[in-house]
Amino acid sequence: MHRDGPEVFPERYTASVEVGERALRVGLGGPVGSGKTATVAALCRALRATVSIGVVTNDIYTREDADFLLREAVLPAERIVAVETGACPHTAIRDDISANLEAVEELEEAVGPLDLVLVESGGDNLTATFSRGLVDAQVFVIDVAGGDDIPRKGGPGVTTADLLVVNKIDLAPYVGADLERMAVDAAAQRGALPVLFTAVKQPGGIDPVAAWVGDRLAAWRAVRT
Ligand SMILES: Nc1nc2c(ncn2[C@@H]2O[C@H](COP(=O)(O)OP(=O)(O)O)[C@@H](O)[C@H]2O)c(=O)[nH]1
Ligand SMILES: [Mg+2]
Repeated sequence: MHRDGPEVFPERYTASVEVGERALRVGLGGPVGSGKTATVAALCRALRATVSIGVVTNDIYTREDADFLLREAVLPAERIVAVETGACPHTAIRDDISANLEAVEELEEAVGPLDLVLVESGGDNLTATFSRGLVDAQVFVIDVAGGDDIPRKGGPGVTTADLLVVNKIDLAPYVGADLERMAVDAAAQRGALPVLFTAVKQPGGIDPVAAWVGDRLAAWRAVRT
């Protein structure tokens, strides 16, 4: 395999498969209720006709996110796997990633080959980020109703995620969120890293996020050749 691909995919540990020879893994993190599951559902609907997708969800004690995705029938049931993380959801995506790695690899073995695996974090706070050993790219989802000062306050998700999604802009007028200020604050924290303002539950709301994932997939496939 090529080892001189784009810098965006640094060397990393994976249990059994080489980078580029497996599905692109994209992590979705962010506070509870920001719209991570809604984003996963909308991405599946937008991309499933052209991209072979699997989903791994992380909940603390339940499998609620997976059950929601199953009820919504965004993918065939065998493509959706739930990891119950126990006490600390951020630990399962950042420190002891073995349960998630296993879930991703078993999913790929069971239904693969896949193009894309979406891993949703059981979000608990603003600091939860994914290990680079688990995902190749991470999306951090916040929403305008969670407070328009979140981009200014920063934190590793806001500052370092490969993509920051500011969701629920349809609610901005109701909660008095200042989107312009959020954009300025996010740019100050993130420099050149992209930020998308959207409402993933609105018609077409997922499109910019789906386009970003599509670009990452194209880059991933280029490494794979
Ligand atoms: N108004 C509005 N509600 C949304 C949007 N996206 C998600 N929601 C709602 O926000 C709540 C939490 O969404 P969910 O995806 O479960 O959040 P998660 O905890 O981050 O996975 C649900 O009631 C969603 O229907 C959006 O773009 N606009
Ligand atoms: Mg969720």
